[in-house]
Amino acid sequence: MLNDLTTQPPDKILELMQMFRADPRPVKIDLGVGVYKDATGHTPIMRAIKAAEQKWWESEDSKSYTALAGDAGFLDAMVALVLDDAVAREKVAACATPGGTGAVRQAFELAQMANPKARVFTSDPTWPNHLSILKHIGMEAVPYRYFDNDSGAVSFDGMLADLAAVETGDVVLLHGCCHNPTGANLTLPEWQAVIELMNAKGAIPMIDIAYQGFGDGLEEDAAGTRLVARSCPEVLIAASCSKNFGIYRERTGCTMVICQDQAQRDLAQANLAHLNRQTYSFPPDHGARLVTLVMNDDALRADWQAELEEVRLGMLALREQLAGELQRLTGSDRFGFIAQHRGMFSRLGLSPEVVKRLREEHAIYMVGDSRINVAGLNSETVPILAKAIVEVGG
Ligand code: PLP
Ligand code: TYF
Repeated sequence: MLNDLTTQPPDKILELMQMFRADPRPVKIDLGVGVYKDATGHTPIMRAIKAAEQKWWESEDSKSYTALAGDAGFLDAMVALVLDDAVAREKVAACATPGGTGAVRQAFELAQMANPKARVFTSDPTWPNHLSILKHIGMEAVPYRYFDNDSGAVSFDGMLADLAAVETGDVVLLHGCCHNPTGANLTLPEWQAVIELMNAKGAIPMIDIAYQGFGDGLEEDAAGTRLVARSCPEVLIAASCSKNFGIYRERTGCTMVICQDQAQRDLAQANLAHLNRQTYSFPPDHGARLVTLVMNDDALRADWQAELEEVRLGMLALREQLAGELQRLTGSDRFGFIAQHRGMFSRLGLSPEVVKRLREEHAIYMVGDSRINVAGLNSETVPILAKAIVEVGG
């Protein structure tokens, strides 16, 4: 039987992570996988998470099962964090999932259960796992233009033109903020135009929000998602706590479904619980519990927000420095978009050949499409990267 298995394509980002680890050169720069790193290259546990962990260790008195949809307190905290008061809580169905990936998977599957013919319109480019999950579950992905490689900006006219092909019941997948892999984001008027198009066509928005707090701020980064929540009758949302709470390996995420009324919410809620049951029964709880403790304790929450803000501003400063350095070395504004982009990532628009040379000749690792993780830099490596890009003729 097992001989009938076929080989599967590797995850290119994780493959790059292995290559970096195996590189014996003493000086090397990892701009690959999307994990936050401080100036020393360390991925820290956030102060508030450590404190919540201690508190939870002292107070936890059972490890019995939670509920199929996860802990209700966590779901309330996530709905509040992502949606604030954009919609009434009674209209939101939600379930805890293993990471944002689990949330994406459950949201896709819910759409497929509701409409087996639903296609999912995905930005070109998008996070590769969106496409591989859709393929795995047999949903058709339809790419829409999103990024202009030359200017580093959103190709908004192209996006709207391609989205005009959506039909009633299709899903339009949007990144809530900090677009992965490009770093280029929609303005609020652009969100509004996409909303009008989706509503006119009867398409269902799905928002993947994995970097809330990494772009312009916690509230600012949720503004597009909240506008959609207020404006569209049915919305799917996949949220991740991996990055903004720094709890990657705890696998903490949440699928939310905005419904038209309470009866529809109950139906969606039962289907989310059903989906969790078919996939893994109960979702992981430890990370979810830490998030809930942080969100519900004024002091821990304030400290978490302060640390998240330090992280965000640190990445912004690196963006400014890199854009400035490249401007100085090239005498042009060609790379000015790096300072305009938001979040961990920027797609630099370099050719695969240049990306390969940077890796082989300079031990600088970035994803093959020239996506860099800005947090992989520090103030000393920014000039090294800029010089290397110019040297290899990027
Ligand atoms: N969605 C996007 C766009 C991502 O970049 C990520 C990766 O970090 C995720 C979802 C889910 O991440 P995780 O499953 O680690 O929470
Ligand atoms: O895009 C990234 O780098 C992050 C982390 O299979 C990641 O989203 C990468 C690959 C993967 C899961 C997470």
